[in-house]
Amino acid sequence: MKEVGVVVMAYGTPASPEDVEPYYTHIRRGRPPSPEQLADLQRRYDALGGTSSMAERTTAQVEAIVAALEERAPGRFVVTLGQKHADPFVEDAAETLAVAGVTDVVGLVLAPHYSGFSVGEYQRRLAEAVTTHSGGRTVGIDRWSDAPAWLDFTAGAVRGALAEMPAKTKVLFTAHSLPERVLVGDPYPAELAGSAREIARRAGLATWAGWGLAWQSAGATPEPWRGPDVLEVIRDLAATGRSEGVLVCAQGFVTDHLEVGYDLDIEARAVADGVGLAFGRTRTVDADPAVMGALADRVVAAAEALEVAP
Ligand code: FEC
Repeated sequence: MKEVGVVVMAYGTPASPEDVEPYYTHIRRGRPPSPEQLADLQRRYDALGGTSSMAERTTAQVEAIVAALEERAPGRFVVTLGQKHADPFVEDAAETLAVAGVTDVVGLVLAPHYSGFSVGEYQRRLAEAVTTHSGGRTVGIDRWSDAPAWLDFTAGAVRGALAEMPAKTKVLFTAHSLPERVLVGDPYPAELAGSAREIARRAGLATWAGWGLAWQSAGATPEPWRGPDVLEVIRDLAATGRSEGVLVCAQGFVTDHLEVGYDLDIEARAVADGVGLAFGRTRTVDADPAVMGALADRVVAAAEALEVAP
């Protein structure tokens, strides 16, 4: 049977403190940050010890997907990592597969929900690079926030964390904010609301009053970004006087990187402390074998679709 390439795609992180500037420049599509912007980002990485742990965590996720695919179809898949903003880039992964003679490619993004601006960009870059390097075919897995294994994992994480929190704790499901401009006609907000509702149901959070939605990590640009921001929601929650704690479930993220380790564990916790609310944060999925297995199942199904395609 013909080998199928799999490009597992992740955001990428600077490998060392010296790499923060080129990384930030890449995120800004080639425009270098101002000295103030760079210093602010360096300060956030410094708070985590210089770099985030995302690189090792992404590697562990890729290894778990490789193992799950080997179990399901030994020798069939050639898996490689391709990142949005750090080496190896999505384009490098496409080239690696082309050099290995693999022309059918499945793209899997390590982000559960689809937005044209985030997952769509990974998939577009991959399809273009595969065309350039081998002229082969690409099929993208655009979303997996409906995977029962992920919904169950996240519901279990919510239940486990709630057991350590005061009785009157509100659960806030968060994801990365995006500019309003790119959300026109985009499914991202509705997918996030849908998975939050389903996780809440599986976790047994009875009423809307027990949970809500918020956005995080919006960019500091003049254009409007989708809100309400999680920091604002925490302050408002305290102002109601009806809550003793807040538990943040960062459902849009799959690992403990800067946006979780800094924006939630340091920044949001400080705001909660300041307004007298207990703060908790659910664990992220990382390389959980059941969830990585579910992703492998999606890859196998996508490869079958490639096979039957003309
Ligand atoms: O731990 C790490 O080193 C990497 C953390 C990291 C992840 C991540 C995920 C997402 N982002 C998304 C959207 C945007 C948009 C902009 C933007 C900017 C940054 C900056 C840093 C950064 N992001 Fe990120 N993001 C991570 C890190 N992100 C650093 C630049 C400085 C700052 O604003 O903090 C604005 C620029 C642009 O227009 O592109 C928009 C989305 C995700 C979740 C999906 C995914 O993981 O791909 C959406 C992890």
